[in-house]
Amino acid sequence: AHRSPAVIIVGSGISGVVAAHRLYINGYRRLRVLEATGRSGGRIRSLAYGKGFIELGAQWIHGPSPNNPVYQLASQYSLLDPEALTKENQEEDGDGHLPLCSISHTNAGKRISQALVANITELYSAWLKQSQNVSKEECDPKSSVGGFIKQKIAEKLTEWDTATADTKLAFLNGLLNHECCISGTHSMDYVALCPYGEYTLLPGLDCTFPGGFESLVTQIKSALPNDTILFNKTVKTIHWNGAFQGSDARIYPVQVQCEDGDMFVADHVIVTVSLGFLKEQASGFLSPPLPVHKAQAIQNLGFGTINKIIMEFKEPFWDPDCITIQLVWEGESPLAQSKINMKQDWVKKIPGFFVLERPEKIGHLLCAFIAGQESEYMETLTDDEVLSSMTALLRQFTGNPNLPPPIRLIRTRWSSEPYTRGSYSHVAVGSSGKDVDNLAEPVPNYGAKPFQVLFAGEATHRTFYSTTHGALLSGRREAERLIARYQELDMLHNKSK
Ligand code: 6YU
Repeated sequence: AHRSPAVIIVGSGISGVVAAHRLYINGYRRLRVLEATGRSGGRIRSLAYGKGFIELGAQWIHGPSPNNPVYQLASQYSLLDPEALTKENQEEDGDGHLPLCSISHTNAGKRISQALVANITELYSAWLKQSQNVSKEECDPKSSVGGFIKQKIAEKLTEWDTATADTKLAFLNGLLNHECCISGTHSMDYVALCPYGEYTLLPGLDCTFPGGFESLVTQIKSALPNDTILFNKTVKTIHWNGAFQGSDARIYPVQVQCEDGDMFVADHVIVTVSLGFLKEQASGFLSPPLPVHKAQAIQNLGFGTINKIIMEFKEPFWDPDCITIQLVWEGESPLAQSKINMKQDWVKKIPGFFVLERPEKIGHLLCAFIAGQESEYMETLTDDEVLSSMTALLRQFTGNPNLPPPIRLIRTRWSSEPYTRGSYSHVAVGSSGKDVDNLAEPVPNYGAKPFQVLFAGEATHRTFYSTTHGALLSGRREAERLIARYQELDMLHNKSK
């Protein structure tokens, strides 16, 4: 009897699908996944494009090496290119940043010398490493990664000659804008310095899925019976610590109420919705509301926006050997507080472009990332407005006023997605890794009916937050928590017989 608890999983992103899979293969059969949208995958979202795919959400396996569960599964399911499976690739230490074999253009249409690029990139990487290694004892909890790096820049500035100082500052400004995209934040001044080193980088050269990142979710899901996931089923309120009668006349502690009026009773609910959604719902999503330390974790942790602007060009105008094109705005500096005119200046937040792989399948595509408030502003513009801004930007940077505009543009709007409300989490100034653990803690955590509501999702993983592998591990963790609990109950039950 202990083996048949009713478990509801809210959300069919990778953490939810993995939790369902883990429970299912352990014999749990009373499973339901309730998903608000019409698809699985959540922030993993691949779009068929030409003869291949483009990624609107997660793009790379960060650190594809044996200890990365996304990599493990993807190789097991044969979803990766053979190069991604080589030993050299798995051992490469990319420090979490893609190799910047890059060309850097300024807004005056000039190229920046490779020597300057190499020199500043090296300095910046060293500072970033230092920011990950500050000693916790000496660290002021109010300090930020942005503040730390800016202090290093200010110290170094005194050594630079006036002829190159401005270009170096402008280049560093672009690197910090790029860092905002990696951390999913408006500014690195929002990212807490003391816990920054807790985020763990895995070795391996970041790689992509030739059949789309979503192929991984499809594979995991395929082991589940077809009716396990209910789509277009938005959960409105989770009532817990109650006594709700099921159609089998049993009394359950939890009842899940959907927007469309449907009700489901359960012994346990695993909540995998994004931190952005939880922040927006504040207290309404759970009844009774969450204990203070959990509500505070939701409030304190950071959840920002990054978006992609993907453009197809008839002909590539870039060097085919380069993976990235960096944009450098002369006159911008991380040390200056410039007041921005959003309409005119939002594009200045774009640090550059990635040249998308497999052009023989998808055509000649560039992908820009943009973080923060400028990214959210971009979401309010029409496709035509974004296209004309991007065309003007590229003409300015290449110095070619006749550069043909992209033939197609696709951009994401992660902040406007009602069931995501941003991109991914970071440990913000004013919060710490303890908040991540608090968010992950089930309620109640003790007593006769523990673990009524459990929490998974990328933001609940202390060392791999913001990633697909963090999300995957969090789903497994919560499934395992229930499996261990029922094994214990079975043992007690058998002993007493
Ligand atoms: C990665 C990468 N990547 C780019 C962009 C984004 C993200 N990530 P989900 O939201 O997926 O699922 C929840 C479901 O719940 C969802 O389906 C909802 O519809 C549903 N739901 C919500 N409310 C509901 C309700 N009320 N009722 C019912 N259902 C409801 N990760 O590994 N590689 O390249 C990128 C990138 C644009 C938006 C990414 C990347 C993040 C992952 O996509 C994300 O973590 C997981 O997919 C989340 O899965 P989940 O199940 O938790 O939630 C040093 C240092 C520091 C920091 N970070 C460095 C790492 C950088 C991360 N890199 C990102 C880069 C890109 C390009």
